Amino acid sequence: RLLKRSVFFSVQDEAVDKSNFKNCNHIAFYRRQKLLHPGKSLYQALLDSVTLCNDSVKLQIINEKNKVPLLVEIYAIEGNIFRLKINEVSPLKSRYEVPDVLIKEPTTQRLSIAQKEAGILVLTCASEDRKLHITANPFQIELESKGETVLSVNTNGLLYFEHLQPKTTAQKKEDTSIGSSQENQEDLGLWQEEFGSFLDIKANGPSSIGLDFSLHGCEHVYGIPEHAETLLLKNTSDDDAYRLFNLDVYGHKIHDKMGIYGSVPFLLAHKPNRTSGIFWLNSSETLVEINTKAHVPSRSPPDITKQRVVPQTDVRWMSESGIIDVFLLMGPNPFDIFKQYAQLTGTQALPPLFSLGYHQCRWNYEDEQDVKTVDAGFDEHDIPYDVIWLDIEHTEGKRYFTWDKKKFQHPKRMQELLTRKKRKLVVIIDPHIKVDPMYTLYSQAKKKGYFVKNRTGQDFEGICWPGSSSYLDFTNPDVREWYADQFAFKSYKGSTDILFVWNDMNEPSVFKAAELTMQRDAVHHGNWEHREVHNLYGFYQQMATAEGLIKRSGGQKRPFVLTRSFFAGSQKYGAVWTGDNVAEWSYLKISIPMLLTISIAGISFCGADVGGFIGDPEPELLVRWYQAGAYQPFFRGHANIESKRREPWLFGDENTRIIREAIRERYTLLPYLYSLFYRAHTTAEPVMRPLWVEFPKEQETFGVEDEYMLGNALLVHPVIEQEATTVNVLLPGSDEVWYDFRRFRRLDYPGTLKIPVTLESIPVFQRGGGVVPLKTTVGRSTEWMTDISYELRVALDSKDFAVGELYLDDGHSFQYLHKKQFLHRKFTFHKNVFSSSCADEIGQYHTKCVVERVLILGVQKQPTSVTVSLHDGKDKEVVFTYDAKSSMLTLEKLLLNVGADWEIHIK
Ligand code: NBV
Repeated sequence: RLLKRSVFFSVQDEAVDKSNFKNCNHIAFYRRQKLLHPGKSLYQALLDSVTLCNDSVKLQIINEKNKVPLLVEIYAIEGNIFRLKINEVSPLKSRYEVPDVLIKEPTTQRLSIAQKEAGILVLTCASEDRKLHITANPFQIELESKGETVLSVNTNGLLYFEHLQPKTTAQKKEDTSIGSSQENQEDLGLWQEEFGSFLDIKANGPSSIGLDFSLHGCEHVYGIPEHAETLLLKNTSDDDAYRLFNLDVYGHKIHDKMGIYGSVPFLLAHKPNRTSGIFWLNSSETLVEINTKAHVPSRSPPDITKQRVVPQTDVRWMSESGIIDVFLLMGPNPFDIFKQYAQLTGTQALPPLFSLGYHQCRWNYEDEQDVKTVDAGFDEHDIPYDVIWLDIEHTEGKRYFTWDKKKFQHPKRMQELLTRKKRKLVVIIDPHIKVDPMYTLYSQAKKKGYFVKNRTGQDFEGICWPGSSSYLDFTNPDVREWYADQFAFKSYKGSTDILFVWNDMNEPSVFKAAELTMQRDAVHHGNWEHREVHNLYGFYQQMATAEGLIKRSGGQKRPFVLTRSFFAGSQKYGAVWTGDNVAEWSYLKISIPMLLTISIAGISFCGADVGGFIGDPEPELLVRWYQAGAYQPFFRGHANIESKRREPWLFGDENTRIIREAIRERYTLLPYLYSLFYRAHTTAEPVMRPLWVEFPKEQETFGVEDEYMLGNALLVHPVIEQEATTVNVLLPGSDEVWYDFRRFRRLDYPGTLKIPVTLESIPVFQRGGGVVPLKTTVGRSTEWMTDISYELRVALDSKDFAVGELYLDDGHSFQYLHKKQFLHRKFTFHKNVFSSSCADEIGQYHTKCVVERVLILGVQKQPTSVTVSLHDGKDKEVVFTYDAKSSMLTLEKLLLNVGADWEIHIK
């Protein structure tokens, strides 16, 4: 029934066999680029060729050895961004430029020439105080903002560009920088490349590109997911480069720079007074080298004793093909960077509320009875959950969009049961399609020519779960449209409007193939080789799936699509997870930096399999993982087919109770979380964020990855050590006040505190100055909770001030967008008055829901009276209690409409 995994993976049970995957030295374009050493660049700018256009400045540069000219285009983009494009002046054929990732053609600003003499060209941008210094020989660019050199380009002379050549000429040609003997040419993989027994034929020959950047004053760089690595990017001088190449790596190793399921070629650099970013828009295999060093700036005084040594991080990007198209984001602060990046690639889609609840998954829930029993189990154990998931075994022989006739005879009936419970179903839909003429999806796609082709023009066939399979070519807009239509209720038999989708194996994963993925010489729509689009494949499948779900609802409902593979911009289509992790403590630990890295690369809706996919977690690990997951954006328990059952109630009463508490805590937190997602959606603020983002001047936060901020008000430090009795928590900021989120006590001194923990503790701290909206209790799923009242948790800062917000809408439609049906409220505590006001007049949404309770932390003395004044001018006494020990004031039985304006006066 199940294709045996060992047939495809030469793995021991739980660890990846790295010999299935390349390291850098296996990669021919890397070996070729590494023949170019740091030094004086071979490129010179031809300043006579400079032309000033409306939207850009264009000039040519020339390689002094091969004399091939390249066209450089420089754009100043609104919002403190520069774009640099480098392509051949007249390539033999067009080179791939990534489509569909930028949400629109960026709005440019005029550049003017401020100076052009003695081999120097200075460009200024009219509306902002920023400049570009271009040096002709060697060709270099320096970017300056407000008098400060932020970043420079090609300082190490590593600009590299393999121009396309006809095979015969190239082979004959003796290029001195690249070896010339036949043997050497093969080593360099110019026209073909081997990996194990697999051969990649390069129809267009070598087409690699590369460039280096220096980030001045920076020793902290982040981003470029996805790797099972630390938050802070490491120096790569003694190690492999960070690889961006989407791969299915079952049980991927920890602390490794190999490419796993997703790639976002976006790097952030931070120093106390500035954050900047490099977005390298290229979807072919990409390698990134990082080298942080002490540097003496060129404008330092010659006297050695007076010279300043500052850190500098050099970043070298290398891609297999395409063009150089890079966006340089100038910040200056972390939130500016998030906005700038979102301006290019879009913000996080606003998730339907149910998808922020808890998800119960396993490979597999066997049949309808199993689904029913598990669903009932949650009610029996009084544990809220929103979604049950079905993995590949629910289909008829891994034919997606179908149901196993025996095990899922009545899929609609099963969904009706879930609908009555106000719960949802997610099913898996992979991109490979079983080669079976009797399978309509296959025969239709075959007839329409919708599959990726192999290099000889036949439909590409590879092995995957169903056996021999072809792969839909999602890069083709017609295929995406057709695929989206497959989700229509009339086409997808047995589906209802509570069914949502999970896209797996979309790196794409191909068994018995080089690195378990599609061969690079396969051919896509427009005659582009797979190598050009590889990292975009999953992005496009999720895009088409999300469009399908929107379409089937007549444009009314928000989709939910989880994808394993992703690229820059995937945030627009749904959620991602970190793939096949292992039920070990180290994987729980690494999930935090992995999710933080994905979050700052624009994808807020992310999570890791709770419990660890592979293996069997011991109860303590499972409990700790639930507690960590409850405070992460996407919260799903999942397990491998070979793992023991692990529904939350299978580990004894005590563990069940603690897991229940963690999940309930998640549900009470939903108003805050949903409001954070609204901010991610509208203003590109990551939901889960590294401490340095909130405390950009506090150096001690720059490397912290065992704790993080959830929004700007909560600091979370999950327990990730076995048998922990204490955790060391860094509460940053010398002016900050922090409170224990569940015990309310004020933690007097910021700094590193040793906090005692038991198995029940989830160390969460509320930052003084914030207001966190919560629900006062939980329901069986999010939909049961609509009318449950709110509690507002107000934490005063050192100036007795606090502010926060709440976003609210119907939780599932696009009415918030089209009809402005939403509430956006602002809560302020100032001068002993706590008030609720409208944060956005445009939004209107009727709700009966009330604020029942307000907890104010950090109130210095017992009030004599508390009154509330309502809109109609009437005042009412409020019942309150004051706890002097914890300085907490509790206001209860308030019944204030959450959408109304009111003020609470404390005297
Ligand atoms: O579809 C089965 C699994 C799935 O449960 C898991 O979450 C994915 O990451 N899938 C991978 C394929 C099989 C992996 C061995």
